Amino acid sequence: SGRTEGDCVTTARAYPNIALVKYWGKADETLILPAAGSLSMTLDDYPTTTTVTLDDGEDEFRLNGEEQLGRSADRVTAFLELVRGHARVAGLDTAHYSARVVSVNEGPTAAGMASSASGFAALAVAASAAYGLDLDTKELSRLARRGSGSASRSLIDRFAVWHAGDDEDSFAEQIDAPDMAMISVPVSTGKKAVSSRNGMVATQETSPFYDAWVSSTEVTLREMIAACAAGDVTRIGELSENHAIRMHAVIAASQPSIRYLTPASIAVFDEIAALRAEGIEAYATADAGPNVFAITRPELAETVSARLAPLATGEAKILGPGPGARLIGDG
Ligand code: 2P0
Repeated sequence: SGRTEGDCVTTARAYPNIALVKYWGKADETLILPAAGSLSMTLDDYPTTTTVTLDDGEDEFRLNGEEQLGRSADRVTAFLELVRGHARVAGLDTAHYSARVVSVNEGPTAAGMASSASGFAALAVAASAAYGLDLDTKELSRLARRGSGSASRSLIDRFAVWHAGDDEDSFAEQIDAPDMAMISVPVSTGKKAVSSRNGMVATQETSPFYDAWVSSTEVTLREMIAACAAGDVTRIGELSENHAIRMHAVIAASQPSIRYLTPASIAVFDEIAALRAEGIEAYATADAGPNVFAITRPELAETVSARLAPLATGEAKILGPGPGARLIGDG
């Protein structure tokens, strides 16, 4: 092929994000367009680091040292096909090459720690660079969206709004928000029973509250954007906790019911409410899994963390706003 060792090897790093206004439901399954906008904080820990090397032959995907086969490999290949399509349109000869993708995930995978967000954000940045595409942050966010909706937000530093819309205008961009801390409270390391992708479809098709969820999310997003602009941590926290509970409610109303929170998760929500009752301001959120995140002011993070640590089965970590996905070195 005439390629030399070290050609087209790129490495990117991306961090998970935790939504304060949640994404749950699609307007378009293929393009991964959300039914409503969402808003998140990018974390400063649990990164995914991904190296893409162009090669001849079949695409390969290794995650945490293990060759992946089946659905997760198929999702990576489908994503690489999108990138190669861009390369073909741009007239780049790289479009003929396959890719070896090697990812290391420092957070627990598929347990509600947003590993698909950091994973596809890192892959979007690494693969587009490896194939020779020169995409700006908006284009990278649109591309990452096609891998996993929430990945669109992990392109963005600190706080992101992901816009609902059509293919052209559904991307994430930065929003100003006051400094906040999150505390991860892991209560389970198991793989979740229902993936986000399948859970969303079930909710859309069978939950009688789905339309109300979408319309109320639009209202909450406007309120959250205003609270962020005002630097109002109390309002941000109240809106976040309430929106998370609404998401778990619309999901639970699916038929058959889907429940991501366990009794251990609820105990963490209760302890966070008890902290608030004592005047220590903290709020709870949880994604499509049992692990809970506390949202608080940076100066309260140590206190809140110390109180929640006994309820955690792993390390309760204090997390701040982190960087958007980017290339690191040149491989
Ligand atoms: C969120 N979650 O806003 C919500 C809250 C989980 C609960 O985005 O189908 O893995 O790949 O677009 O991005 C998880 O959904 O789903 C998610 P796909 P994704 O963070």
